[in-house]
Amino acid sequence: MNFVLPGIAKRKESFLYSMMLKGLFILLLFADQVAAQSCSDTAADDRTKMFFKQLLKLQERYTVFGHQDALAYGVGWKGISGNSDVKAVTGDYPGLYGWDIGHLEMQKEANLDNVSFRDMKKYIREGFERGGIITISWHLRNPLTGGSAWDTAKGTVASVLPGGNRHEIFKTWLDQVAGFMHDLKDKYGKPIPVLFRPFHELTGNWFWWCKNVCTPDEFKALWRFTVSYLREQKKVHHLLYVYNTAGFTSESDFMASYPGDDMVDVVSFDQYQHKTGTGADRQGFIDDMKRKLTILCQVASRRNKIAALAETGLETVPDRQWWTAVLWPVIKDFSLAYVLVWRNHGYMPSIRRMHYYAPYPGQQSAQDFKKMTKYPRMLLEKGIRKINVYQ
Ligand code: BMA
Repeated sequence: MNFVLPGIAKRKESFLYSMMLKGLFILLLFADQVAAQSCSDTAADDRTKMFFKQLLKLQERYTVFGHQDALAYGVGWKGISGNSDVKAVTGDYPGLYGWDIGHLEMQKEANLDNVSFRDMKKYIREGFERGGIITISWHLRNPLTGGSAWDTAKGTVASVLPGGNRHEIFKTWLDQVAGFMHDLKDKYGKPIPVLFRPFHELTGNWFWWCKNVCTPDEFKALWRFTVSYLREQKKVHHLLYVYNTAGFTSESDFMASYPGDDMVDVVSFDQYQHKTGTGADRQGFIDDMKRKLTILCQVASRRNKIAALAETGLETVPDRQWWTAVLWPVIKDFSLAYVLVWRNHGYMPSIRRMHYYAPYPGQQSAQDFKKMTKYPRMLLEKGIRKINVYQ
């Protein structure tokens, strides 16, 4: 009889063992799910981790409207405290504020569009304290030639990577960025979470990090070095990273230079309407945007990332119904956390024309803009404050 028992015991044992394995497997799967729904920086501070989760949730129901340089100037004004063209039209501030730190790397006092960094920090704090979201881009100069961000000299990316002859200089640039980010603190001295969008529009052909002048591997190495340096050497842990392309033809085109889920929180692209007519011009833009947004949102949902239209617009908005008849139809069916329009510079002597993307009072699309911002899905600052994406 004895000889049967060990057999049964063994079977039982192996049954228990396989159940345990199964349990472990399910646990691991679950842990993986949980991990995937967290921000990419495992050492991010609690508020930044929460910010990521809230935006991930928010995009299912809302899209935040953003404006570049909103508080610094607008069409016909500059440096008026509390002013904003979006507010002048709608009565509310944009829910998202875009800023650019180009020229910070040169230790200049003001950025490439003449917004002083000291003012920028003040505006960022103001917007944040009201419940707004902050995103920062970086039109950094060419570290190899000394030219602008638009100097597409070949070999620039390779020169800043470890082993390249501009690597040490590039590190000092990142030190400047880290210093700026560390200065962004709320009234209690806690870091303000920021959506950081370096090396943007990588699928274009106009910046030194664009795909026509560096390989996908070089781009990934640039990204990975930058993020690791900011995290590990400079202890910057309040950033969400925004991967951003210009146009693309397919998912593989969009993802060709993707540096990895551990270094990206938001997937996004920039796309402007260039043809100003209505009719076929409108429809062409709408169809193209929908095709791209379908790809973007599939990527985001598969990877548990936030999706955004990081820059868009129609310069001077000559189409009176651009907001409700173009932008809205484009975005309304997608889970997009935010959409941002570029800066309201006003008249630009260098290009001999007006350069702005949000309406101002009296501008021909102002009423239509107001209408769009009242749609329940669209959030300006009061809406985002109610939700509180930081808690
Ligand atoms: C471009 C234009 C430029 C500006 C640059 C960086 O699209 O608005 O005038 O210098 O962005 O903000």
